[in-house]
Amino acid sequence: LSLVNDLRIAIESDQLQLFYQPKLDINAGVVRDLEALIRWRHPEQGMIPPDAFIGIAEQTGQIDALTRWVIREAARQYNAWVEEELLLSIAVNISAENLKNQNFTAELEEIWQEFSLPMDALTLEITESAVVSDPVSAIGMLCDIQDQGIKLSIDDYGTGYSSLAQLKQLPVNELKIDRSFVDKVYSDPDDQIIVRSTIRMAHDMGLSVVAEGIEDAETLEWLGEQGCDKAQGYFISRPAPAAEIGQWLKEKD
Ligand code: G
Ligand code: G
Ligand code: NA
Ligand code: MN
Repeated sequence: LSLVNDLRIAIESDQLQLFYQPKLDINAGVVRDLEALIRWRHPEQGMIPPDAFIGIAEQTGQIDALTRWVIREAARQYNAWVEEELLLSIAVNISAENLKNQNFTAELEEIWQEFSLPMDALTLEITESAVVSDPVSAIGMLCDIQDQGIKLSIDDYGTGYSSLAQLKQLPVNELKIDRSFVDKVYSDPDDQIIVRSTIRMAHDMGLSVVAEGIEDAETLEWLGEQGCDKAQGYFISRPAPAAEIGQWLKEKD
């Protein structure tokens, strides 16, 4: 219960932090995109992972404020990287609850443009389930977001309850194959079938494909052979604070 009040304070003070994880462009062998992942540096409990507080934020009406904080912080950091010529695009995770806020698109745009950043440098990652509860309204909102030039990505693809019919209607640019299909893909024939056909389907729909959870070279190589566009996972880099990731990007350059 005390986390609820603590979270209110955390959003207003400087206890939240974004870590960043690269998305490797497999063909080009370069990183142009990062995903921002929130962490909470709690004064007594130490580092709290998002799974332990995003749900609380959603249930206590704090998710809009939290997401605004995330977008603003990502914009500030992206702007700093642009000035260092580490030109990237940045992805942030949003919650299904954010799509219920009718002002969400306008707020997003306003925050992003405080820094005069191009809208297409921002990607929003949403899970399939974000769309299931009220598809008509959610799809309308996603269309508005895309009309602003913001990119949309389906996170944890394959684990939700959305239908292919729904996927077809979604105005998205990218599909991220959930890591549960990827982590054993090198040795599991069933996962190979799932991943291979998902890549093919996504490409046929004009979507870019990211595989999550790559932990070894064999998996990365196999995904490259299947035509997967991007890879994310500990083998490439763990999520890390901005300073560390900035350094890592410079060394890779
Ligand atoms: O970083 P980690 O793997 O612990 O993330 C766990 C989960 O928390 C993932 O599903 C991720 O999408 C989600 N998550 C991370 N950062 C954010 C955020 O800023 N907002 C929301 N809504 N979810 C996030
Ligand atoms: O739900 P979402 O895909 O946003 O979750 C991202 C989560 O996955 C983050 O918490 C991140 O720390 C974690 N993650 C990223 N790469 C790997 C990986 O290679 N292996 C495992 N086990 N987790 C990963
Ligand atoms: Na994500
Ligand atoms: Mn994911």
